[in-house]
Amino acid sequence: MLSRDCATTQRRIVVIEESTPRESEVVLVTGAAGSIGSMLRRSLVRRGRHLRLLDTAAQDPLAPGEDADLIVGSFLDAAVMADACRDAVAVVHLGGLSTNDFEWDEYLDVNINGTRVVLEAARVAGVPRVIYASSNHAVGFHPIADEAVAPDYLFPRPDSLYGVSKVAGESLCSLYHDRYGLDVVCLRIGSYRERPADIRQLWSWLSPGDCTRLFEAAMTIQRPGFRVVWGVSANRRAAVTLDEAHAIGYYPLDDAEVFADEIISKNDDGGRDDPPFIGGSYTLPNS
Ligand code: 15L
Repeated sequence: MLSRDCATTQRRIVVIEESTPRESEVVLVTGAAGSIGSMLRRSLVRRGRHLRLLDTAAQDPLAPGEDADLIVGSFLDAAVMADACRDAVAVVHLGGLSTNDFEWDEYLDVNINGTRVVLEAARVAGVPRVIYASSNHAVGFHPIADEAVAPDYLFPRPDSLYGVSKVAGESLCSLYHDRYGLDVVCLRIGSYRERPADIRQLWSWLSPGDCTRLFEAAMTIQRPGFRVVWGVSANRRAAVTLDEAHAIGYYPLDDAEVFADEIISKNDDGGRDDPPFIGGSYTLPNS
C-alpha cells in the first residue's frame, strides 16, 4: 500500500484509488493512461497480481474488485518512482513520448532521462525486472528485404530523433542488466492498433490480444536476462522474425491479412510508395 501522507513523508505520489491490499505480486505500469497501458490494465488482470497504475493523466476509476492502485505522478520524478517501485516484482515502462513530433530536448528529458529514472528506481528498490516499450523506429532505417525477415538484435539504425531516444533507452536497459543484474526485456513494438490502418501495418501490426500475450510473456518468463524482442502479430506479410519472441514464450495469434483487401482497396497506389524501410514514413526527410 502506498502512503497518502505527502506532508510528513515528502512522498510525491497522489494515490487516487486503492484496492484492498492482498497477497499479490505488484507490477508497476508507467504511462498507464496511454493506449497500450489502458488496454493492458484490463487484459493483464490475473489472480495474485496487483497493478500499480502510474500516469500524470486521468485514468478511469477502478472497477469493482479490480486489484490495482491508480496513482497520479510522473515517472520523471525520482521520488515518485522510489515510492511507486516499493515491493514491485516488475516495472512495465510504457511512459514517454511515442511519436516523432517532438523536439530533441523533449526526447532527452522524457524518453532518455526518464528511462534512466525508471531503471535507477527499480535498481534501488530491488525490483528484479523491467519491461521496456521500445520501438521499431530504433532500427527504422534498416531496409525491408523481399526475401528475408529482419533478425532479432538488429544493430541500431534509428529513423528519427524519436528512434534515437528508443536506442538510448535500450542502451540504458542493457547497462542496467550488465552492471546491476536487472532482467530487462526490450520490446521493439511495431504498430499497436485496434486494427491495421495502412499497407505497412499489414506487416507491422500488433493487435491488442497479441500485445497482451507479448507483455504477459515478457513478465512471466523465468530469468530472461537482457532480451530484445520484436512486438508484432503473426502477420502473413512478416518483415521481422519472431524467433526471440518465441524464445520468451510469445506466440501471437492474430494476422493483419484478414484486413488486407479492405486496406488495399482504400489505397490508390497500393502502398507501393511506402519507403521500403522498417520505419516506413519516419524515414522520409520531412517526417
Ligand atoms: C511507434 O513506435 C509509435 O509509438 C507509434 O505511434 C507508431 O508510429 C508505430 O511506432 C509504428 O511504427 O507504426
